[in-house]
Amino acid sequence: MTRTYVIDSIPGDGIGVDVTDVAMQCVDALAERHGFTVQWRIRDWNSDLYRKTGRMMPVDGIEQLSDGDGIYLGAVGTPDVPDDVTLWGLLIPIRREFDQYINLRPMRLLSGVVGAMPGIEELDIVVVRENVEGEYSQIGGRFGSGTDGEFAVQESVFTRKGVARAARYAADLAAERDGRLVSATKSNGIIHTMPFWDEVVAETVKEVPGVVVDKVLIDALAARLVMKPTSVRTIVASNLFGDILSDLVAGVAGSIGIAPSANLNPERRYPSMFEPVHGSAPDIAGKGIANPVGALWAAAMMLDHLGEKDASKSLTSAFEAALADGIATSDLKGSATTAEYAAEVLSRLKE
Ligand code: GGG
Repeated sequence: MTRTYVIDSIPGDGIGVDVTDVAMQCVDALAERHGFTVQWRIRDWNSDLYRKTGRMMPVDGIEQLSDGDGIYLGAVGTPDVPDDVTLWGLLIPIRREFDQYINLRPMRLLSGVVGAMPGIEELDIVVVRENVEGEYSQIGGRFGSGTDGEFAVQESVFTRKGVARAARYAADLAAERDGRLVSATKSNGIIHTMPFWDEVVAETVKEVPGVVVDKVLIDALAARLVMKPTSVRTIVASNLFGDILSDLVAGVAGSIGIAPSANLNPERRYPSMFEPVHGSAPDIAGKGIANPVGALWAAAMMLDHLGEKDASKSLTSAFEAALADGIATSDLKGSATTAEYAAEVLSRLKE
């Protein structure tokens, strides 16, 4: 019997539409070659819908996604809609409602990539970002509007369960890698949540034989990742810190355009979501020059998650081979358009 997967595709805004199109074409080509079927359910949930209805997704959007095998997202954000609306109206509810508490963001130095930090010969880092709590919180507000004493308060919420499960996932991953886990912290300045983070991470990692955790202040870690990226392999970080560090690591490796991410519900009780790390890039939207590598890498992670390991490897090999042959978009100092790069990847899938 043919293996069939129902995938909800949410292209979103800006370059999200261009890169999702490329990823879907490649997944379809792989499906044919590897004997499975993908039924895409295209969801036009984006800033246009918000302009028309005041919502980024329908009221029953989460319910509509709940019986699928996975979610594939492009990017969200557009200049005339506040960024917190696009994020809290679509991306964050999906992560939270489906308890996608791990945001896995791997990065490697891809051969052929021009634009990585000079002098770097090796880089292989996975950021495990806690994905459903922490600094991303709706608790707080603005007070004293119109007075000299106006102020804003933003609360962070870290739960023992939330920190422990992220730390456990990261420690298990570190055990498969080099046994060293770096925990990003700021417990010298952030005096309630970060010492709690440090304590729970340390206690959790103790339960995983062969793994040693090193807590590093986020500012020092940022410098280390730029100056000596080979010294770090696996990082566990809070929601905000993980978001920032993974962009930094992608920049060190050449471009944020190559960075993938998987929003995982590791227990598989709910669908997981796969997306490139980059945003909608309104400055280049519609120009046909967006880099689809991050989207393709995210699609490869989705195929791996679905159990289509060979198709996943084939996709990774194809986009890496195209880069190694010098075909790249302008963010990587190449001259290929999105469509030209996509055609090169597709031709390598069929080789
Ligand atoms: N690729 C999805 C996207 O649009 N990401 C932009 C963004 O700002 N994401 C914030 C986050 O991952 O928390």
